[in-house]
Amino acid sequence: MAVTDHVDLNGFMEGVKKRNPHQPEFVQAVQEVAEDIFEFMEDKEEYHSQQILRRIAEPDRVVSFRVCWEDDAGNIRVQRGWRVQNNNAIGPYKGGIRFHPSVTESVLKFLAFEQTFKNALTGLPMGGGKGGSNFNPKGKSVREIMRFCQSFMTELYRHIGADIDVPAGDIGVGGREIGFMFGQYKRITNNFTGVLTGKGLEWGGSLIRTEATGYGAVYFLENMLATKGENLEGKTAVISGSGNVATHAAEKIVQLGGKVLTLSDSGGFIHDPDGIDQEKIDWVKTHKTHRRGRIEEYVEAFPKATFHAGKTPWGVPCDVALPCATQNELLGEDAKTLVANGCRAVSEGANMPTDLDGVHTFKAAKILYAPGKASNAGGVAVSGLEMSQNSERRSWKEEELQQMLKDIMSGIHNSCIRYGDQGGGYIDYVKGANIAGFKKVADAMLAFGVV
Ligand code: NDP
Ligand code: 2IT
Repeated sequence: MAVTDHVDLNGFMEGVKKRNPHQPEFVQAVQEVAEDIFEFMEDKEEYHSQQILRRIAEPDRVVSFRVCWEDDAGNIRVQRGWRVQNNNAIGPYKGGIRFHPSVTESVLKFLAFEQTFKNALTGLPMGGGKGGSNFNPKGKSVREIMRFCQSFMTELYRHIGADIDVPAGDIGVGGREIGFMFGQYKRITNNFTGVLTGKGLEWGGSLIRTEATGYGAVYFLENMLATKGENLEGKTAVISGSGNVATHAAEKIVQLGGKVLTLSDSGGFIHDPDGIDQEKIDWVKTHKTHRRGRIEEYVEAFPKATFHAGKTPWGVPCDVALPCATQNELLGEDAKTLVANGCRAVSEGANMPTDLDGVHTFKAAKILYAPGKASNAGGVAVSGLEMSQNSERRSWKEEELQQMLKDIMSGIHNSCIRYGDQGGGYIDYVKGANIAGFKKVADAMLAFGVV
């Protein structure tokens, strides 16, 4: 047997930090996974000798490119675009595109790394990738957004393909932007193919893709509560964000008998003690998505609510919490507050919304805590089903898709139990998700040899 010098967790992380200077989000995501994987690998010589984690934490490639576009006033604007293709051991690269001024190479590398494990957990054949730009869609006209999307795709098209890399939406990229990008892809390549997911229903999209991430996060929450003999009936929920994931998570909580107390955006959060019912959720969807408004205007429409400028909602006492806005929006102190206020379950709709301190706090308190790579996988899962429908050139029925989404979320929950059950009624979902996702990708990589 080959004798290998193993580095320990600290040594491994030192190397990751050295190789990725000024990339704190990427280092954070790797650390969260490595903490669990090092323990799991302890007696698995092959994973060590084949340097599997080191290889997964080095993207297959990072493509960076210039995106030029002309604004309505005739000014030439220059943005940076990226596609990070992290790992395609189990299927074509797959993952969303984010347009937000906070986008950096570090943010997209963390997202592509997380996506690799998440996609493996769905059980569908998808590798991990992510892309985006520091373009800020806020305050831009529809024609400016169209020109930007076209310019972005004019470079991206050469790196993607239905069997190569299949992007979708994320922050700042919804159905409209996917439409503009798909239109440009088709125009350049003359190829009508399932190269993007989240498409419109008339041109190859799948039913329930829009709702899938938020609904899936709530199905996962229900699965977790069921392990304690509980459900959402009568429970209070605190949700952050007011975009695609947040509004659909809120909708499913209301459908299952829960009461949603908060929503937020980058300006602050609104607290509605009467509960945010379906009518109010519809108002938020129209106001935020179609009119691109601010959440603070909610209190004008529903005067019993209050707006808290520049704050996150974690101080509002609740039974369950769903961070659905962005990374590092729930810090160690917030986690302590939630636990002290009696919060029993946290299901992440966003990617890495909880910082490492917060993760450690939830783990130490042994509450039901699902990391995004498990609980928000419903979106990419239905994207995978959209790819299957495109390959078949058919569209499946809504009931079939609803059932498949529920089954996939239960399957992920079972995988988390399999590798995360700590005994005494405590399931470490972070550990379970990390190990189950890692194992699938790692075993595929072993089969391929050193490539
Ligand atoms: P949207 O663009 O629809 O909504 C994003 C929401 O988050 C908005 O309310 C936005 O507020 C808020 N937000 C964004 N950035 C910040 C910030 N820096 N600080 C505070 N609030 C912020 O995006 P999605 O709902 O699609 O995505 C939300 C999260 O869910 C992301 O982490 C994404 O990666 C993750 N996710 C999305 C999936 C999908 O299918 N769409 C799938 C899985 C995960 P404002 O309007 O002020 O910008
Ligand atoms: O973070 C995510 O999983 C997404 N933004 C969805 C990715 C996808 O390909 O549907």
